[in-house]
Formats: sequence, structure tokens, C-alpha cells
Amino acid sequence: MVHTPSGPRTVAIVGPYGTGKSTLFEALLAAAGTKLVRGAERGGNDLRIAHTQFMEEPWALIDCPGSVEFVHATEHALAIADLAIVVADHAPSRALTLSPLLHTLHRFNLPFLVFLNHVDSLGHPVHETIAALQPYSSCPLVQREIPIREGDAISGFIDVISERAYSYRDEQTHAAPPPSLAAREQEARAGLVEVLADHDDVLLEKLIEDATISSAEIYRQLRADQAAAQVAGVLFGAADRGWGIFRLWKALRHDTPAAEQTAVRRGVAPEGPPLVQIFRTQHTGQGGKLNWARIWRGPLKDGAQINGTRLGGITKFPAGEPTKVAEIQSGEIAALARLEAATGSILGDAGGAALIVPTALPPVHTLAIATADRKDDVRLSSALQKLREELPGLAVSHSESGETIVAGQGELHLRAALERLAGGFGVAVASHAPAIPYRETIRRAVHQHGRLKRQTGGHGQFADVTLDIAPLPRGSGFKFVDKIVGGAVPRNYIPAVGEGAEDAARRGVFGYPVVDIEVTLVDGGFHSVDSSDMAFRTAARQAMQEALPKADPVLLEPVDHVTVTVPQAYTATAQRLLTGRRGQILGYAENAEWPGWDDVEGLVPAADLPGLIIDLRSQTMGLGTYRHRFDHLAEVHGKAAAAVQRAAG
Ligand SMILES: Nc1nc2c(ncn2[C@@H]2O[C@H](COP(=O)(O)OP(=O)(O)OP(=O)(O)O)[C@@H](O)[C@H]2O)c(=O)[nH]1
Ligand SMILES: [Mg+2]
Repeated sequence: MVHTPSGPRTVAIVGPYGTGKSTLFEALLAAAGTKLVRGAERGGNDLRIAHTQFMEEPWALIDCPGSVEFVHATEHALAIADLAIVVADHAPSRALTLSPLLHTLHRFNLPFLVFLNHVDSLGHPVHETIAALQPYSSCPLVQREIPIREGDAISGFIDVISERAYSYRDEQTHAAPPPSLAAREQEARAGLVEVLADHDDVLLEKLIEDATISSAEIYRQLRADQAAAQVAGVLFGAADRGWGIFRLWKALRHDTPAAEQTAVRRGVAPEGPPLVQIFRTQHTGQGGKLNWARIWRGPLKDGAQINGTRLGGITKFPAGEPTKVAEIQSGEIAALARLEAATGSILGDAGGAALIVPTALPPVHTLAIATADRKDDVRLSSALQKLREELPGLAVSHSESGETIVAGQGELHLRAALERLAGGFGVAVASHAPAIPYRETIRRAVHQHGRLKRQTGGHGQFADVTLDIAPLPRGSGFKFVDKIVGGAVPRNYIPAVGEGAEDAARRGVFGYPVVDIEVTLVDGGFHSVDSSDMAFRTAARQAMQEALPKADPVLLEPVDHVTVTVPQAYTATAQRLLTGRRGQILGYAENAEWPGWDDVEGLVPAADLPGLIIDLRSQTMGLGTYRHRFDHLAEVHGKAAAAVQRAAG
């Protein structure tokens, strides 16, 4: 058995939606002679992980979803990768769509290279695409290849460093560059060397002295800078034709940091007990819970105790085929069985290591769900627990009316959740938009008398109360005040009056809880035999029910403070979207952590938030996002109020 102490180098294939990541993943595996055995379906929203060998070295490739709604899966893969391949559309107009991903790579301090896909239909000069991408990258992007054209089509490329020409017809042999492209190639090479010279004095000196710089020197410096995420190489090709794939492999082989190098970058001490990071969780029927992990520090033996639980199986996936092993080494990727852990867990003592653990973005889409049969509720809650481990970015809660609420990153994300609930965990649920927590209040004080007098057979019921019901400022809630003097109502019955009044306030004229009122007990009467707590509660409740309609009631709706984050090109769009939803704009400012992006702040009724993410994404190339929190209750009038009342029935 070959001992690979540093494990396979791990590469995450990432990029915006539909740029050809899965195609590239398959093309890389095919070029390495690995047949995909499992999970061959493409365009999924989950990670696909495959091990392979290229030129006798082990690799793990991770195909990541491109949809923003599954960005958490992608981020967890990036958190454990040695390098990312950013698969980009070649159209300069799409450059902005790379901005969130490049920002994440910067935050994670992760080395990457860019693969411009679809060059079979390339209509733009490669250097223009790179220039369009550059503003969104925190490190210089360097062009490593220049295209060779035959008529309108690209037929091959010149490797800028080795100065060799390759044809897509046979990428493994090379020729001298065509003289017609010599000037273009020299220019690209000089550009590359200039960038590298920024990080290397020897290179800089040679550049100044106009001395010849060898390919070996450039490779050496590029490798160092690329591994430090200070430079990112740009290559191109066509994944579904297999173009540029061999060259991409060679670039990966040269420039991807080894697992142990990544561990050092992340501050993992070389010696110590096992240290493991979970980046994907799956609940399988028979196999129980499987956690895909990167072993930052090994070896990790099957049966070992880690974070208080015993490891119950290690599975590796050579060529996608599951194989049980007894032990795994530093740098390796494997699925670990029966651990009390889930995506994002760090197991073992991280010590001073600064591992990246992606944090969940606030949910932007919400559904209330219910089982058809109440007796399935227990199974639902345990299935939701598992689902949350599988689908990072999903949140589960209960509304005030007792609804089960699932919140996530968008419609697709929640649809995947419900499909998994039904298909994976056998709990089918119906879903609907969650109820808006409306309230109501009064605008006029009312003096109200209420009397309960009942004679039923022997023992009767008697209570008499006089209440002053008055509006309070917003946010005051419900207040009960006792102003009884001279024992008109005996002390012991007074709490019951408060309870009755509060109980009546739970459902007001419009059917919603009544808030911001003060109920004062000012007078009353009692009977020495027939009075009771129950009688006083009832009398108070009846008085309230009579008083509220006379007190000029008004509906209150929750209004949220909303922060929309968009590229600055879409700031006006974001403002328009908020005002179009009865929103009031508070202002906007550049996002503190993200140059070129604005935070637009506004106040928007909660009733108008559903669907905001759909409009926002469709009008901002999928880039806009928002967060919100309750701000205040506001009176609703006119048509909006009428609609709510109709709905409340
Ligand atoms: N013409 C052309 N089409 C390509 C190329 N690479 C991929 N495609 C096609 O583009 C479409 C999307 O490819 P995928 O590989 O599924 O894209 P993806 O990036 O994995 O998509 P998501 O995972 O959904 O974000 C498919 O129809 C591919 O056949 C290419 O180089 N040239
Ligand atoms: Mg895909």
C-alpha cells in the first residue's frame, strides 16, 4: 500500500450557477482515467466528492453547487479545500456575478485559479474578460494562456510561461508558437512577470535590468504566490469538449498547496491528537449518520473516541466507490460514521488553529409546514433535526400560533428541504405562507360597566366591575391597574378581574391580540355568597368585549427594519423594490466589509416581505440579499387593513 502522509490535495470546483462546474468535474476525472461510479447526476444542489489519481498523485475533487441558495454547502467545501477552481463564464458582462465568490475566497484566504469555460463559443478576447473580473478579486489575476484562433473559433492556446503552443486536437504535444502571436504572447508574459515581481526582489531586479527570466523562475514564483493566495492564474477551455483540461490538471499539479501546507496556513500544529473538520452530513437509512470530514491532523483510527463519541466506521471513496478502512491519515477526506457531529463541527483540540467555519446567512424565505396527521409531529421534529444537519442555512422555529416554521435561503432551498423530508425521512408535509403576527389596539378611552348576575338553581354567580380602558403608547403592551377604594371589590377578587380583561385582550375586534392598552378597575360590587374568581373573570371579559368596539379599534402590523445588500450598480433598484413594498427608505451606505456593495436600509411591513428575495434576485443577477428584524408596530388603514380583516374572517 502506498503511504501518503499528506493525503490527497483537495480542490473545490466553484462558480456561479450553470457555468459548467459539474461538466468540468467530470472532464477532470475522465482525463485522469477515473470513472464516476456514484452520484453521476449533474446539476444537483449537494456536493459531489470523488477521489482520483493524476500522474500518480492522489486528488480529491469536490463539485459544488452554483446556486446562491446552496451557498452554505459550497462554503463548507471551500473551508476544507487546498485550492478552489473558479469556473467562470467568459462574458465580461457576467463578471459581477463572480463578486460574492471572490469575496468569500478572500475572506477564507484560500488559493484559487480561474477557469474561463465555454471558449468553444468565446466571443470576447480573454484579456478583456480578465480585466472585467479583476476589480472583484482581492489578488491580481494573471493570464496564463493566450488563445490561438482558426477563423472565428479558438483551436488551441499558447502557454505563456513555457512559451509552447498546444492544439485542442492533441493537448499532450506541443509546438513552437505561431510567429503571428509572438507579440501578444510576449506582452502577456511580461504582464505576468511584472505581477510576480511585486512579491520577489530577485525577479524585480532582473525585470529592471531587462535580463532574461527563465520559465523555471516564473513557475517557482507563481507557485509560491498562488499557494499564498497572492496571485491567481487564469486558464481557459471548454469543459464539455475536454479542451484545456490536461493543461488545467498540470497547473493544479504545479500550484495546488499540499494538505500539510494548508494545515500550516490554518495554524494547525503538526503534532497532537486527531483534528477533524466536518464539511458535509448525510443521514443514510441503514448506515446511520455519515459525516464527510477532512482530517487536519491524523492518524484517525476507526473506533477512536473523539469529542466524547466513538467513531463507528471510516469510508473512503476511491473513484467514487465506497471502501471501509481502519485508519486515515492527515490531509485525507473520508466519511465518518456514528459521530455526534454535523457540518461545521470541529472535532478534537484545535489549539491555536484558525480553521474556517462558515456561518449561516440569515434566512430570506420562510414557510409554515404541517403534517397531514398530528400523530406524525414527533417524527417531523426528529426529521427536521436531521435535515438541519444536512442542509446548512436552514432554520426551524415555532411561531406564536404554534406553527412549525422552516426558514432558508430561497424557494429552491426550501423545496429541497421538503422533498428530503418526504423522500428521505418519510414525513410528508403541506406548506403555506406563515401567518403575519398582526395586533390591534384602541385609539379612544372608554368607561365601561359590566355585571354578571346569574341565578341557576341554588347557588348563583355575581360580579360587578367598572373599567376604564385607555390607549397607551406603542410598545407598552397590556397593563392592568387597580384603583378600588373602600372594598367595593374585595382584594382577593381583583387579580381575577385583571385575568379576565387580559384574556379578552387576546382576541380583539379584528381577531388579533390587543396591545398597548391600560385597563383600570375603578369600581365594582360583590355578593357575599355568589361572587367568585370565575364570576369576576367573566364580568371583566364581558365588559372588555363590549368596550373594545366602542374604543375606536385599529389594526397594527409589524414593520421590519430591512437591510438590502447589493452591488452599487443596483442600489437604486433595491430602493425601488423597498418603496414598491410600502417601504420607507432610511438611507444607504457602502457595506463596511465589502467594497463596491451598498447596504440599503428601510422600514418595510412584514406582510410585504414574502417574495422580496425573488424580485431582488431576479433584478440583480441573483446577487442581492437582505436581512430583517422586527422594528415596530404601525397602524394599518384603508385597503391593506380591509384585506387583513377579510383574511382573518
Ligand atoms: N458550449 C459549452 N457548453 C458547456 C461547457 N461546459 C458545460 N457546458 C454546458 O453548460 C451546461 C451547464 O453545465 P453544468 O456543468 O451542469 O454547470 P454547473 O456549473 O455544474 O451548474 P450548477 O451546478 O447548477 O451551478 C450544460 O448543459 C453543459 O453541457 C463548455 O465548455 N462549452
Ligand atoms: Mg453543477
